[in-house]
Amino acid sequence: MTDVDLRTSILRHLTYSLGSDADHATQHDWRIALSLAVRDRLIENWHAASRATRAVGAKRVYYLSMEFLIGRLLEDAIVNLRLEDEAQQALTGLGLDPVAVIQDEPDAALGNGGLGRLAACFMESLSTLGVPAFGYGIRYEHGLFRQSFEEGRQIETAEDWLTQYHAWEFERRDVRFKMCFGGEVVEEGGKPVWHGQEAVMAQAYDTPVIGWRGRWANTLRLWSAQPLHGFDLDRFNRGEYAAAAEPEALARTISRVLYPDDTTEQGKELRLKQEYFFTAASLRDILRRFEAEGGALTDLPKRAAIQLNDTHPAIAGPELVRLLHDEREMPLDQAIATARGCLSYTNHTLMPEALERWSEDLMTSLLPRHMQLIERIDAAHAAEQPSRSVSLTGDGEVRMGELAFVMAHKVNGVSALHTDLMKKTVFAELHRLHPDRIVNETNGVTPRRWLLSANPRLSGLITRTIGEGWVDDLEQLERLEPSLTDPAFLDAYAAAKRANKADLADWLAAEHGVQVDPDAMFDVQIKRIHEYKRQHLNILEAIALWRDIKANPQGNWVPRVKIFAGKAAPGYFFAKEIIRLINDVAAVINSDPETNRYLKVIFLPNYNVSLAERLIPASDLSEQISTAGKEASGTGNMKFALNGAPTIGTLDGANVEIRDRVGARNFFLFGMTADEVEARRAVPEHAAQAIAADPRLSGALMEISRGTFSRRDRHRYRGVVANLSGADYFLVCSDFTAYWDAQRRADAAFADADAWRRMAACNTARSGWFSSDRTIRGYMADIWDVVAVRSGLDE
Ligand code: 26Q
Repeated sequence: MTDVDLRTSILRHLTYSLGSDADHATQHDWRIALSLAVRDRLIENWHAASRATRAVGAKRVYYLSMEFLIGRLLEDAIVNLRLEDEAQQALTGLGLDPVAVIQDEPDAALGNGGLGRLAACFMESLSTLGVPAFGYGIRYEHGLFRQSFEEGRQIETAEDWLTQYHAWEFERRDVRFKMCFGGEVVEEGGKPVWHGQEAVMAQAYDTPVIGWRGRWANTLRLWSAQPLHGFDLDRFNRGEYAAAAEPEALARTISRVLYPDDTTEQGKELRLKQEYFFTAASLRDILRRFEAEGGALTDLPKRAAIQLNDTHPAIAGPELVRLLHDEREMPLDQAIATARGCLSYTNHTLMPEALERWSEDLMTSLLPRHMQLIERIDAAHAAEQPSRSVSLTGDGEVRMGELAFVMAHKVNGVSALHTDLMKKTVFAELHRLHPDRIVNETNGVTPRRWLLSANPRLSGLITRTIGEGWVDDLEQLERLEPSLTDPAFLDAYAAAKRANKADLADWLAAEHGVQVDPDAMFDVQIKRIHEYKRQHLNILEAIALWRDIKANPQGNWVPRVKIFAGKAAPGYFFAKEIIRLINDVAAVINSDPETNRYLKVIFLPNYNVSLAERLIPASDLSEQISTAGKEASGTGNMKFALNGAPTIGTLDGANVEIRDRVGARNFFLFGMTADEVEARRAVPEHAAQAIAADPRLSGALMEISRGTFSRRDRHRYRGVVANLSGADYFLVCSDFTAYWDAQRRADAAFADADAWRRMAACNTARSGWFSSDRTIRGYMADIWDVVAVRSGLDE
């Protein structure tokens, strides 16, 4: 099917795959026909990649993640296969609007935020680099909920991406494993044998992940839970209609829905089942492949590098030991060593409440053999440490971070600061015992999606200036450096940004009915709503600014549009209050004729990957304002810098490294450092002190308290104000004055259009290091010990 031009292929698929015809086809039909036509062009290289891997007996990377936030796939495939022009022509020739067809695809939102999006960027980079790899996860029927607002409050509705035909996946009827839960462990022939009580089938679905130029493709293998036996005909025949369908519904529950919390929701049995289900199915698949290719089991670490994306798949340690020791008779010590040789673990958070712990009782009832093995692993590890100060269990709970650490040969943090803090805080004792185990791998983002495809105006300018080598060698952006003093280049750079902003302004008017001035500063904070990310610091600043403008409406104000987007976990009450407050503040400020030339506040609903792709290229200022020490890395921060939006931010996560690279003059730094944060918390009444010292802060809080943003419900935000002026754990008040000052420095810089565009362009030219290709090379060398089978750079 690849011997014909794209137009012919689209029409053939429309006719023969969809059974439709050009006269009756809907946008959906055309989009599927295009997807299938594009898909045909990558299958052969996908197969060639696995043949090449088998031919040389290459070591493979296995990336185990509960989340893959892949977003739309069609445009990614078109861009990576370099089919933009052909697709554009074919669609226009068929009387279709290419943008509308591309945007008809639903976002695959199989993740919450940063961790899931990182997994998606890593999969793309692994393919671009030609590294044999599988991503393993869950094929959720419902991804992250859809968000809308009712009177400013977040409303969640089910997301149902899979109700549409999914053109990118292949069901593998021959790849299915029976997974067990519960039951008991009994001695048989002197060995412990686990007899599970409940069983479900893990069914594999494969999606190809295509690298740059389509030279290599890997597989994202997602597991769907299905009943072992279909429908119970006996029960049905006895008239028990609902009961006959029950086992099926129960089994499918496991892959029904993504948990919408991006910190741990403690103790939910179904969550633990999901974790075991996909981890154990993946390990079964990995061992099956290894055994089919032949070799001694102790050589498994030479053929398989298994990366655990946070502790969610940490049961992989005991499960792999069980498969090797119980099921394949490898001595326990050797089984532990072999498993450790394969496994490595990425930590994404230091926050104590976010570290996964499972009750021993739940673990014993669901996974009785694993609980025994965890105790054996703990004992073996304790025997190595004279002080016996680290234990995998305690207070009736299993500590998944410690378990993952002990079962991994390498443990990594996701930014330099975060890795350093890991060594000093959560894993201090384990780090002392295993000083070579913790390494840093600063996150990155794929430049194909986040620059080339999301920002065609800027990527076109870059390619015209330095050629297109930057696309898979992002540090070549340095070659823009000489152009940073070239007025013609800076004009073109500013024109690209201006055009992106005008597009966004049009879209905001058309889709959300808000008018904004494309020449205003677009100040953007888009991420999950969390107290530590401090969206409330941002909205407090907006209130204070609004009050200042009202006090002096003739002042020389720099026009701003503050844009927010992000979802709150459905059970996170305070985060939902922040959303409502921002919406309420927006309603008041946007309708104030005295100020709305200068200040607008917009909270866009249903933030997802596609909305990020729309907003980031049109942003002027990137808000990265977490309490220092709390944001492990951030990856949005990198996307903004790359697209020429300077950061206003704290010294947290990868902000530190971004500032080091783009230069202190091109970054609006403010706030306490991680050390100062710890010290400040010890100051009694720190919030009250900060409020007393800054009339703008006290004024803004007073404005909230007096009900200005509360509609008819005067005390609506009493809780928010009490939190901020009381405990204020995230030090919003203590950082407010510094934040205000940094914002005014940003105003002054923006008012100087020449200086600003140089600053923006500097951010692009110096962000090349933040490519996920660089990150993956780091994992390859420091953790996985794998090499590319076919380098993405040759041809
Ligand atoms: C765990 C157990 C039960 C329910 C939910 C969870 C859960 C789910 C998702 C816990 C955490 C997450 C997601 C965490 C996350 O996205 N962390 C972010 O990871 C990024 C990639 O490394 C970093 O850039 C961010 O700083 C970090 O917050």
